[in-house]
Amino acid sequence: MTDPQDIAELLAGSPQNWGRWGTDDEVGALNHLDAAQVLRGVAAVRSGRVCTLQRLIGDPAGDPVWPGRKQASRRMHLDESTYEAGFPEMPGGAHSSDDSIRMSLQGSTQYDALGHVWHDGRIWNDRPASSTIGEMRFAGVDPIARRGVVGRGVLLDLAGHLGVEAVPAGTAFGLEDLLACAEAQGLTIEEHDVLLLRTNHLALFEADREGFYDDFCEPGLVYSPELVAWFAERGVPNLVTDTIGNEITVDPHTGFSLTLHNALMRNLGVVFTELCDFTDLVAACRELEQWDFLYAAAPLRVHGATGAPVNPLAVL
Ligand code: UVW
Repeated sequence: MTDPQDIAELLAGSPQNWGRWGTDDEVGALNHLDAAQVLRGVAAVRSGRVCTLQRLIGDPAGDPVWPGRKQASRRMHLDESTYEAGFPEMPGGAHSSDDSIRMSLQGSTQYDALGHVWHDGRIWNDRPASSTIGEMRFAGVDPIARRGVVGRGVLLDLAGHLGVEAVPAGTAFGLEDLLACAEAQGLTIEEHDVLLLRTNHLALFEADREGFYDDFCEPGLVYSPELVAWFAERGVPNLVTDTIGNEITVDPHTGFSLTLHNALMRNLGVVFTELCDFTDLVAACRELEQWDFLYAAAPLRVHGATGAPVNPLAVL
């Protein structure tokens, strides 16, 4: 790459799906997941084993969050101590508990809204970035939530392929790495597959919650025209990873951040799911020697939100 001036220059000529599903479309490449794709996902089920992919929200030991975002905090408003302090009982004497949670909607296992990241004043489908002011008035998370995401999922175990417990900070993956990993797993990535990438990088967060943020640079996919063209040609509807940002934090070639959020999410409408936990899924895939499955997820419906928590399921 020869010293591009900015992401706009880098993205010039990059494929774009704006208008492809109508000017009002807010779910982008999820449009590929029609009934036939659901049935293709169902056909991948062989044993009926179910794996959940969500991290625990509000883990007392700490949630991994992007620098600057706050940890989730949950608070009890009503418990037995409230009654001990004289809170009036319901007729008949039943007691109950109540609590609330404060969290970043980008802060745990979550779907990103298509309008979450933009460049040059335009978000997904060529809407103005001013649509994000105050609330997401276009391409928020709710259209994704209402629709749901169901299809054939495939897991690429990048950590396993590299022979490491956890992929180190700053490791860049290109198209050739994805294809080599798939080949080593005996997996054919098909058109419209939901693509799951496992780095297990957050094991390093579990090991050292403070040190993890030193020279913060998550590993992940790195922009290249070939990679973006492959996503476009394959019609990948949804990129699902176990990192906070779904792509390398800083592109080593350009020094830019969020390039793939722009090239894939903003331009192609590829929906991003971040911060998954693939512990159970990778164990099941290794044991069953099966890397494809039915993938099903629906983030919570939240009005005007940039993202929402989700507990995706893989059924093998
Ligand atoms: C940022 O918002 C920085 O990225 P993400 O999509 O990972 O939350």
